[in-house]
Amino acid sequence: MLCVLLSVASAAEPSGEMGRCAADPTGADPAPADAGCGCAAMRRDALLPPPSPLPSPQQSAGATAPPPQMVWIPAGEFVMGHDNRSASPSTFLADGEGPSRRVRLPGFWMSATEVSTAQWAAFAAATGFQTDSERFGWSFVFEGQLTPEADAAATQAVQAAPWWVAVNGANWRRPEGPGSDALEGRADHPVVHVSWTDAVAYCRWIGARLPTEAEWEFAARGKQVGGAKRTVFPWGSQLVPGGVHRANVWQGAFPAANSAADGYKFTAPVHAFGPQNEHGLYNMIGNVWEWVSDYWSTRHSRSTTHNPQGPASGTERTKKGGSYMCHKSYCYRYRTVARSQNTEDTGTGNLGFRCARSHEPTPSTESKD
Ligand SMILES: [Ca+2]
Repeated sequence: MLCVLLSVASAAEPSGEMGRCAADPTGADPAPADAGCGCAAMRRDALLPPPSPLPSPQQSAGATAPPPQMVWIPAGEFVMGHDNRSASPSTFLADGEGPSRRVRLPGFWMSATEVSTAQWAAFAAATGFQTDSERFGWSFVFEGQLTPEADAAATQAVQAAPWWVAVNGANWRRPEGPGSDALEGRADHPVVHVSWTDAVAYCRWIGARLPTEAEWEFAARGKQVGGAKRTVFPWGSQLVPGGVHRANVWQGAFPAANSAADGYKFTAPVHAFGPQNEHGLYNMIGNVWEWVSDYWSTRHSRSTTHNPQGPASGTERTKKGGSYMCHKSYCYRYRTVARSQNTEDTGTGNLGFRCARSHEPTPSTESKD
């Protein structure tokens, strides 16, 4: 029997809680009160022994080639965040989308795609790295994706968002729990059930790092960021321009009806939909949320900053881009300026990442990954 998870947790049992995630009153579909959205702050309450040391970066010959599957984002200045609270009334204040502030960034490399399950599998095989979800023994799975085995064994759901189920055995390899296998038929989909700490370990292994929130938002904007020209999405201000889907989000009344009009009910391949902007970046918006390096804060200075790294400390980490579970009616967060957060050890079926890397490579300072 599935029971609703309250705030009580123990070290041995799957646990979690879901933060507020209000509906957008401008959305077309009604949303349950305090619906959550597949994007708010769930967390584990158990304690784990310290993880093993992070794997060392790969060492290989070659000095001048750019990192594979990364694109160069030239240095620039842009306006981060926004001031138009009427554009996102339910999230503007709650998520700290504003105020707008000018940010200058040096150039950097950005992964063209989210990290795929195949890429993660290579990392895990080479290093033996254990994700937090593997060490905890469970992770959060959307109820609509449970395997029969996982559904039968499920014991706890999240009170504020009962479509999130804590599933024993769910991890990057078995994203829907026992009986699922991400390497069968969808190895090119984004790896999920990876925590912030896991993502940092992978990026370090390829000689990279997580992008900062500023880098992520700057890259998502595309090349139209120099002036006042700003669009809601990386490709423009229409979600489905000319009837062509550009991102993997939810169509229908969440959580019961998902028409998958964009072609994907859940995750999509990391290269699906084609590049979302002129940089050649795929699925910045939609598909899975993406960890960035910054600690979470909803308070920002209007001052111009150079290469901001986020708060010096905090209890949660920031994520960007929204996921296949997002719909305007309850989670209008698939916008370049939108943001959300989770604790560092959280894993879910709609949360992944991509990596970034500083500096244009030169023969003397860069190595080929
Ligand atoms: Ca979809």
